[in-house]
Amino acid sequence: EKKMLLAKLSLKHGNHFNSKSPVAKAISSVYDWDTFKFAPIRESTVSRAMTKRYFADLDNYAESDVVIVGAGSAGLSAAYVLGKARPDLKIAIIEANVAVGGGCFLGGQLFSAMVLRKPADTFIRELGLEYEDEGDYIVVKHAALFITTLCSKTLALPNVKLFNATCVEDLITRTDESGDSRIAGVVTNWTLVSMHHDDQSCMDPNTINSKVIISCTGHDGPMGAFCVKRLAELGLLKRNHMGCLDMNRAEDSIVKNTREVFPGLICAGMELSECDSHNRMGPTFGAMVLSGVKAAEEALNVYDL
Ligand code: AHZ
Repeated sequence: EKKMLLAKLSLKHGNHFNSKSPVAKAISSVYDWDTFKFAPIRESTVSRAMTKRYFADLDNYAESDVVIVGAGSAGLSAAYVLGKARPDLKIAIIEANVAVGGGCFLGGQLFSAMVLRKPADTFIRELGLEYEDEGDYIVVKHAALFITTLCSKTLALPNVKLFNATCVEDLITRTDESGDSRIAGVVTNWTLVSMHHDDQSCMDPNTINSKVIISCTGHDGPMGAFCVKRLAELGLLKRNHMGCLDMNRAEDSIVKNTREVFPGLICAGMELSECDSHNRMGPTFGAMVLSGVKAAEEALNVYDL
């Protein structure tokens, strides 16, 4: 079949077509660069192709089953596991940055490789990534390979939507008859709007309701630990501060303590250190991945109640 296609193209395009091109072979596709032309398009068609989908998604995900705040290694791991395990759930990921990954595009101090302590190797095999086995730990050759693979596998799931360049600015709360409150969703704004609240007149936010929130906004920093800090500000949660670096203590305690920290709000990854004072672990990512996995399980416990 391929031979016939090549012959046909040769006839159509004369001698310009090079069927022996290693590039054409590599992508199982052939182009004749002399007669090459894209299919026609009108500019408004491109705009409509994007906007109609974006607004349909905003409409659809305004009522989500689970919202995940932060698309770093913990948030994306939670989204992947949850989205794969429960195709019936609508999962919205809200990421303040344009790009996903948080602190995970490089291994540490701008070095590229990513270190994960065992038993997080199981998750890396699940993603189908190659790694070097160093005994107690494994190494993926580039952290960007890990996070982009995780992201693409997560976003390929039909029940997961990423709203990037979108900031969670507040939480939605509900109070039941006994006066107890729980988290019932998030308040969002485009990040560029959030950054201009001081110099532009009021630009009200948008909302997403959901039964469970998984907050993975990382440790305190310019944007980190958002949900923990917001609840602490209101006296609904005690805020502690991240402890100093201790890889051995940090990774176990983050995973073990990944839990519902306030009704309806599960906290995972390094945001948890601002809640419980866990040590930081530096550039070893096994706990982020497995905290995400545990957060997915905790979310289902809350959701299925
Ligand atoms: O942009 C943030 C990042 O991508 C996003 N984020 C923060 N505030 C947000 C908000 N709304 C929406 N209000 C928000 N998104 O959350 C993401 C957090 O990713 P991260 O990589 O910083 O956190 P993580 O817990 O997934 O991974 C932590 C990685 C670290 S830090 C560390 C150390 O300091 O020792 N060690 C490791 C492994």
